[in-house]
Amino acid sequence: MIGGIKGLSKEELKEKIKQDFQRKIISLFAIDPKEATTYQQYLALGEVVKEYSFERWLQTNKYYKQNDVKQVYYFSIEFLLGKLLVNNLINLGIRDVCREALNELGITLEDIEEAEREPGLGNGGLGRLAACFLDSMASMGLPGHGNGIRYRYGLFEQKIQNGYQVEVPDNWLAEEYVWEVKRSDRACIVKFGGTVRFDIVDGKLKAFHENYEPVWAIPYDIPIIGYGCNTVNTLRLWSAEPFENVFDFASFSRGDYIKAVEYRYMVQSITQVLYPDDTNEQNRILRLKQEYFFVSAGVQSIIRSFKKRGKPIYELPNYVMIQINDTHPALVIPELMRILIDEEGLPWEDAWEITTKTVAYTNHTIMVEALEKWPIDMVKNLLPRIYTIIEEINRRFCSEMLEYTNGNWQKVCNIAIIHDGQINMAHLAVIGSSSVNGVSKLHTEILKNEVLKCFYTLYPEKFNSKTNGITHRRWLVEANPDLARLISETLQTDRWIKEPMLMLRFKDYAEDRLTQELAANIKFNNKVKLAKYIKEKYNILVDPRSIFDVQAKRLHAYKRQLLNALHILYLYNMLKENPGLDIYPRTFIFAAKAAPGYILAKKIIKLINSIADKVNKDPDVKDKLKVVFLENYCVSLAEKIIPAADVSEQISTASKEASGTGNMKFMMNGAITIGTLDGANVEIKEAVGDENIIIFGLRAEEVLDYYKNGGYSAVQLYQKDLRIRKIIDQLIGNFFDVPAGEFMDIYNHLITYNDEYFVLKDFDSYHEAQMKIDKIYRDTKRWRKMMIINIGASGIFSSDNTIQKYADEIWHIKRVEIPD
Ligand code: NBG
Repeated sequence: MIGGIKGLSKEELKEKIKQDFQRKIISLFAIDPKEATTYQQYLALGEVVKEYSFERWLQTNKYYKQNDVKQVYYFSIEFLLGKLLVNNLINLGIRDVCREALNELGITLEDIEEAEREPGLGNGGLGRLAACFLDSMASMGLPGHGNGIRYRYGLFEQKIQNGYQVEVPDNWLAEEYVWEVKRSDRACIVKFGGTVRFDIVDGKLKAFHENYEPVWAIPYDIPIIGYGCNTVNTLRLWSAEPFENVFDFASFSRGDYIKAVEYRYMVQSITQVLYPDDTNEQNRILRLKQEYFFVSAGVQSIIRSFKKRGKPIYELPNYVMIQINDTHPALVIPELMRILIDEEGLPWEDAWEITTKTVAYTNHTIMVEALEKWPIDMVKNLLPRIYTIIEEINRRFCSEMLEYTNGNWQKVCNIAIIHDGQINMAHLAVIGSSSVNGVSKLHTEILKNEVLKCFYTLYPEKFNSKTNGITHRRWLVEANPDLARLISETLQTDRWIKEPMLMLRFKDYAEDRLTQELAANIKFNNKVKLAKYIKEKYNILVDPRSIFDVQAKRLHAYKRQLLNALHILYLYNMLKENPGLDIYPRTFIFAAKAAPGYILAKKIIKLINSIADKVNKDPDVKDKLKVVFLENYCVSLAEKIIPAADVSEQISTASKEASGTGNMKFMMNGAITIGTLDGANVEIKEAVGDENIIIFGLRAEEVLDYYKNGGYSAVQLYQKDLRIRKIIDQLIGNFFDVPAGEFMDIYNHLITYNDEYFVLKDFDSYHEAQMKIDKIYRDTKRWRKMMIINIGASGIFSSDNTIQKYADEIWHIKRVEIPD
């Protein structure tokens, strides 16, 4: 192993990096370091950097063990890490010296960085949040680890062909993944199928799970390196592998070749692919298998390491917290019950007390189609023992509630875990945990007053709000190094990287001419870089002096990319009618993946590209409008786009976006938000002040009121508003060069089905908001002032602050300093 890097002078470190790097190339590939390809250089440097973290990693784990530190485990079915090389270099504090070392070898760090392939083990906000949390926990010296799935294929790669989205499998493990360490010695067995038999043993009822199919869960650990401290926490991702000696199990007829192959296939399928839909649960048995697989393995490994401490099992909640990221890991509750009862021999009541104290639940959406429900039979067949436990939790809860409601069956049914042939995972999560939190103030209010109202009445003390955050180390220090440098120079310290609230002091320079100019130059240079990328990749020329107006996020009807697209069409119509119209030149940039089965979303992509075709080719437009759709939105693309944005589109239907985190990334990089009062936009407005954000549209109360009382008519708007009528007619007429009826689904969604997301209703106020942007942007001083205020105020949205609240109010864990 390569030795540590502690206590070396800069020069010594530089020499060491050069030597280690070159030796690594030789030991990995047996080639002359000068002949290595960029990818080989990446692998070698990655290995070296990983090994630099090993000493601290070991030290951290030792410290946690020896000092009986309470630890939190963040269970998430997604971790969207992004590339790790530069992030790790920054957090180890060796980015600059490493760059110099490589320069001396004639290599540029940026080239190596490009060669890294990012693991797309998440869909969007939920998975990226989990990754930001890991960075914050490690950087703050908090003992917190991740637990998830090592998908063989991550989120699909998106290609745009003839304006349509095409999905290509993401074979990210084709080459080895540098940042992981396989820990076969820590494997666990997860059991599927089979039967449950109850028997009396020593006068106690005991459950026996028999005839099951065993699956190996193999952990791959990734070191999560804290910034400016010695903490290295662990992200443990589980991979499913078949049992080689499976024929020793009674359930298998000896030598049945077909069955053996089927079994191997079944096992491998468990961790084969990430489900590419973040808002629609489809009751797929494989998804249920994935959920139980990583939950069971994770809980088993936690209990195993807890027991090594020699503490009584009753003490578990004093040393372990499990945070479940949405309901996907909610089976933690019955799984922990199973282990405590079946394996530790605890009585039900004790097991229940320990479980509820150990588990805490975060809700991430109120979209009904995303709330998980599993058919009883599916759970019963796949997880027979777990099912009996859920049934018992439900039985006890319902009988308590029956008493509480004086026998009101209807009420009890509404809050039961099992109802109508299905298991409601959100109900299980609320009932089985000590804390339930939403991810922004507004979202938590909606949970308390609408979606989980009954539970809020029952357990008001469980409910709390934790507004999301983003790690400023990735989204500013790494993605926008020039801006980070400007902040450090202005504040004359880089302590804000450790203490992000210091960033607020940057606001004091909002009217300082020099700071304004420097910030504007940095933005301009970032725009030039993005323009270059767009030119190289798509052969589209965009002018960096135009306003870069960006909407980058998953494609979903509620996020209303359609509102943005239709508005561009309207601007285009205006320009056609009056080519001399004074519109400040704008480049509209979109980036979005649609779930492969989400037809409407895919049509919206096609529409955006069709509008782009029309607009970009029309000489009448005279470069006043440009529309670009960037394919394959992912963390590394976000890192290119966001630093170059002037305007951040956060235009979801109010009440629908639980929080949003892209909104925070954009403001942190000096983009001005045009948005609805939805999710965390509300808090962004509080943070920057009304004059530094452009708000429009229906409010959440109004939207909810429409849902309850009706009164919205899209047809009426179509009939009354000529602007709207024209664009809708263009949609279904022959305005676009597309097959007849191509956009009929969009038309039906908007008009026939009276669009539940109120695109047309908000059209007018969106247009006004856009005109405000047009006007303010021309006032250079005012715009720059707004930029600086947004950048400074974004310190509030560092995930360090979010995590501090989780640590204080839910987890009750403290920062620890890992000694040298
Ligand atoms: C998403 C919400 C976002 C939120 C992230 C992270 C799901 C289920 N929910 O608004 O839509 O920012 O979670 O909390 O992916």
